[in-house]
Amino acid sequence: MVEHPLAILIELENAIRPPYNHDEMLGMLKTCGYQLVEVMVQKRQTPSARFFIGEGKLSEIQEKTAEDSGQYTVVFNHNLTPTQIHNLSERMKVRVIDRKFLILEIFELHSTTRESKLQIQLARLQLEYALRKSEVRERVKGEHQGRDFKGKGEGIFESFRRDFRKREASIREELREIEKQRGNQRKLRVKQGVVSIVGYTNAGKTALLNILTHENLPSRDELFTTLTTTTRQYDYKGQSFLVTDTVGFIADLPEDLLKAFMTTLQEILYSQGILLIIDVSEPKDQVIKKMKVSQEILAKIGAMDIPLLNVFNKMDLVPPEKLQSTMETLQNLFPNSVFISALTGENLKILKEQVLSSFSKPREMAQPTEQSNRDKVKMNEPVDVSGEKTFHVKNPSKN
Ligand SMILES: Nc1nc2c(ncn2[C@@H]2O[C@H](COP(=O)(O)OP(=O)(O)OP(=O)(O)O)[C@@H](O)[C@H]2O)c(=O)[nH]1
Ligand SMILES: [Mg+2]
Repeated sequence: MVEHPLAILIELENAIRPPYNHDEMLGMLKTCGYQLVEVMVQKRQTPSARFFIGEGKLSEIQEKTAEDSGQYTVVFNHNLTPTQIHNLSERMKVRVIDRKFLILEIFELHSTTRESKLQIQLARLQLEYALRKSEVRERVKGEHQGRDFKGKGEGIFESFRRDFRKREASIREELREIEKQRGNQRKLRVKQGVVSIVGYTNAGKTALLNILTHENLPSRDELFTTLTTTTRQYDYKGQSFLVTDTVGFIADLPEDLLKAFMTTLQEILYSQGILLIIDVSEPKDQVIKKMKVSQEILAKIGAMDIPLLNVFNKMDLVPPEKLQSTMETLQNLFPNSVFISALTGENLKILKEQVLSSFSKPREMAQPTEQSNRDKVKMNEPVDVSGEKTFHVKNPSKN
């Protein structure tokens, strides 16, 4: 990745879906160490099926990168199809990545545990597989124009496919082992009562865990600093909880990447309470969008029945004259909310009282079935987006 430090960012205006978040993309490029040299905006109602962008923009990029194409990475603030990525890099002779590959780079950069490294390897393997498949298809199509190329294409692809399946199976096997060990630790934790800190990436989840449990885990102004769950003991007024920090959420996360982290995220299902952290210092539309993304991901995991408290963090960054009205608006939209600063400790006592009154009562949970959660999230199967739980939670306490 760092072999290609110069980035040209491409954004499509009027893109139908998903709408890009420019600032978030700048944050991602910075996190990955890219030096942004140019932002090119393509005005187009719908993306081109072959190249995503039009001929004019293609030539413009080619002109820019012609002198030293090896130095550049062209980054799309969208998710492209494997064929589009292949066509673009063939045509422009530069490295081309889209939003999901950039997120993957951040994951690779920040992963520290064996489990997160394996999960990321699995996601990369799948994305590279799709890319390679379309590359072979396009190449064979070019060589055999107008003729039936199916048989030949499959021949070229077969050994790659075999290799892919072998590597996939071996990663999955190792992940299953890790998960077995985690299952044993989890049984002990569930008895004590777990409160999970969840929410959009960079919202301040780790900062909250740190201040609650006097920890010093990495908390930085970067996306996806945390890629693994960490649990620490937290005591308040004679009551002990275990507080778990989790992997952050992001908008428009492709299913491949979501699936890679599904088992880690599904740890949330074992909690008796959820603290949903939202950065309140951002513009209101962003606050609401990130809240919606977080709720959608919690629904995908199947965690909507777990008692939840909305924690609007970074209140110290809201200008004092706006604070009251911001709080009132958000309280009306999202009842059951607390406003805090994990940095200054403001309102922390209110949060602690709320945790005590809302989450003290243990939820009665059934144990997951023998089949592990990861087994249910097969790589080529769609993730269940119906919000159904992967295991049954009996009589969740609703207080
Ligand atoms: N001003 C201010 N900054 C905060 C507050 N809480 C967290 N931050 C800062 O926000 C940034 C992100 O905090 P993290 O704790 O890493 O956020 P996170 O949700 O764990 O992020 P990921 O692990 O990357 O998903 C860091 O620079 C923190 O110092 C707060 O209440 N006020
Ligand atoms: Mg974190």
